[in-house]
Amino acid sequence: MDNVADDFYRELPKVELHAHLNGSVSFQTMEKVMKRKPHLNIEHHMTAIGKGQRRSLDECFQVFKVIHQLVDTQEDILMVATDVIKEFAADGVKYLELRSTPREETKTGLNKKNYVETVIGAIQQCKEEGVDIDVRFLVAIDRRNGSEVAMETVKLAEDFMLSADGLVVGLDLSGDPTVGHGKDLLPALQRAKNGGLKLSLHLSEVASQLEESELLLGLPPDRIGHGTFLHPDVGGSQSLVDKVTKNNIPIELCLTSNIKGQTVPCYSQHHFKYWYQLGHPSVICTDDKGVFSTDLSQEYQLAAATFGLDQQAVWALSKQAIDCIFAPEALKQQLRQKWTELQPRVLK
Ligand code: 6MZ
Repeated sequence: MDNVADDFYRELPKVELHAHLNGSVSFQTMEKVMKRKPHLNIEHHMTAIGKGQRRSLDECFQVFKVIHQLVDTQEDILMVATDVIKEFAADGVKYLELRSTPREETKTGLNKKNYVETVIGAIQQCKEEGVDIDVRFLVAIDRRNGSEVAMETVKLAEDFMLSADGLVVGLDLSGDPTVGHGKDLLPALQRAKNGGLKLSLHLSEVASQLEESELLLGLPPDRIGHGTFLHPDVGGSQSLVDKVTKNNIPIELCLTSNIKGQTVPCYSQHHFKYWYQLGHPSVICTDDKGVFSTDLSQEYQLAAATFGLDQQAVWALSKQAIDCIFAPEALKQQLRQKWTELQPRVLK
């Protein structure tokens, strides 16, 4: 991580709704995984993008391939998942929705089912250890893998939604946005929605995806990841914006990720401004805190510094994120209570 946020932002209770497990692995955890596999000759500059550095989005996806080479056993998944959860908790995150794409590695015995079981095991282990954070899991579909795999993933998610004590709450659609087309994945996403899984879909992360975004917004999803090119000032359309606002679909906004991945030219031009000024539910998230060398406190501080938010506004922003979580109303109430209790200490 490049910087440390000021006390206010670290003490601020926070909700993280957009965190890809393998993109969230810290330098320290990466060090441990690398030691387990010295023969791979993977170094830190291959798994994270440091301060002031930028890569094309395509290069970011190469980074994930390297991380997947390193994190390829159940032991690895358990270690990275528990470390990631504890790091979010240490950063003041009180509720986390972690997402990850189930993977198969024949040579290590990893399969999609035991992958999900292992992540769930990590969540349960952290709970048993008394880590101060509530965690839920979103099963991810990598769009590059096509419609059949998407449907299998939905079935897997459905099974776990019923069997994992309410820990699996939804489905994520992610992966390289330039590969594949959302229309092929519609039947799987529709099935997931009908079956009660909440949907968080990466939409318009790159330009010129109006048709796909229109189609996917028709579902409609329960949250949107990025939505960078939805609004008309950047080549999107008013009709897309109207669909998002009419259905009040919260947007997960990841500032540093979009700058380092070069889909947004600079912080001041980040689309957070557009949606926040509309009064639309906008949730600050990290995306991949390991790959982009950041944490959620820093992302809040960056948003505040860039867009001139005072502490009251930052508090309201973090509290509003509770409305957007996929866990049931009872947990939302508990979190609101927690915010109320912490307010006098944090918001001085
Ligand atoms: C789209 C992304 C992403 O699933 O192995 N992922 N998908 N856009 C992004 N913006 C930078 N960042 C991460 O975590 C890594 C996977 O998450 C998705 C990609 O599918 C990546 O392979 P898991 O835990």
